[in-house]
Amino acid sequence: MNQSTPRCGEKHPYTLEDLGWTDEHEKAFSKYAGPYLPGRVACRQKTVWDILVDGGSVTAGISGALRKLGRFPAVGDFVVLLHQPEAGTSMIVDILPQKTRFARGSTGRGGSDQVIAANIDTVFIVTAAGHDLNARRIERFLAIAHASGACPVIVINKSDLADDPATLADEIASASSGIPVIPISAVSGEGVDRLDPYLPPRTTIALIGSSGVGKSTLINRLMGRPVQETSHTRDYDDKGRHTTTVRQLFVLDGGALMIDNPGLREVGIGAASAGIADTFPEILELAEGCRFSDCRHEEEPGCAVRAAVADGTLPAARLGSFHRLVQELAFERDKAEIGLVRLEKKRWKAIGKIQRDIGKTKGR
Ligand SMILES: Nc1nc2c(ncn2[C@@H]2O[C@H](COP(=O)(O)OP(=O)(O)OP(=O)(O)O)[C@@H](O)[C@H]2O)c(=O)[nH]1
Ligand SMILES: [Mg+2]
Repeated sequence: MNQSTPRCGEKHPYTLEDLGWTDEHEKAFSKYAGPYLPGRVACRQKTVWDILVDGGSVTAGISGALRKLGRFPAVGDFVVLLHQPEAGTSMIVDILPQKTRFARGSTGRGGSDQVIAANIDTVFIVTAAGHDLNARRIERFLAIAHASGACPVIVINKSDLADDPATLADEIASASSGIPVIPISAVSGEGVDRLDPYLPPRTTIALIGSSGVGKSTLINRLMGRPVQETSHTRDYDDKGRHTTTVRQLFVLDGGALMIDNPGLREVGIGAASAGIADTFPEILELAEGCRFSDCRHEEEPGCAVRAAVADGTLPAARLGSFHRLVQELAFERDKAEIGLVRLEKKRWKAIGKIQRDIGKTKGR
């Protein structure tokens, strides 16, 4: 656990409520009686989790039952701990229902979604002036942010490097569609106070974005001290340097809870079907005017969306992004289904083998 987060066994001044605990959590926890403790996951290190509990913190593993079910707590999850003070150990035995679940579709083989953080109120999509400032990249982040149920805010960092900071937001205006866009400089502090309305006590904010955009530098600025390691800009290439390697929750002085994340290399769209509609609201609105209700806005006659591109009301790049994300989603769904078919085939093969073995036994 980082030096600024209370270490295992260390005391801290935060109550469960300060950590975001609500009546719903209380209700969900009420079925537990006995040596059980509620807590919130602050950090995961491979097979152990650092948990903030009322006034202190513990390090715990998870029960065999959770492991068998493949239920691994994410940073931000509220969990139930079986506390065994006599043995000096704690074990996570349950994960309380998640208010929001921030996941990215796996871009690799397998296609399963990866939970980045849980119970997030607001997502700061952090980008930086320069090559990272890209409307298409922001659309992808927005789709997964919308799908999570959390409210997205776009933060353009390193405004000090821009020739004209006043026009930074315009560069991504086509992608932001009504989402707040806040240019800041985490290094100079310029504009950082404009984030205050999104940082009320007990709300949870997750920082996401590519490596090197300055997420950890922003955490350090908001904490008022260097709690996270950052790397010198010249160490970064286009793929970033990936200085932060574990997700971690911090309690800001003002009482907001902020999760720093490692830079995201690729953002799969697998988890974002629900988020695509919110990312392209103007396309969904235009689609109301299409002749066919299942219009794909490709070659169908009477397509109001393509008409808007033709008359210049809708940027062609915007429709291009929409098509790309929808196609990617369809591909990931197919992949998931093909995976199921393979699984089925494997099962039938196994059943066949068992039946053959049974046949052999009968013949003896
Ligand atoms: N000029 C300028 N540089 C900044 C600003 N914010 C961060 N940097 C620099 O950008 C580099 C990367 O910053 P980090 O905070 O480590 O970036 P990160 O997003 O946490 O990166 P990962 O942990 O790899 O995901 C460092 O050299 C910072 O000093 C800023 O507002 N202006
Ligand atoms: Mg970092």
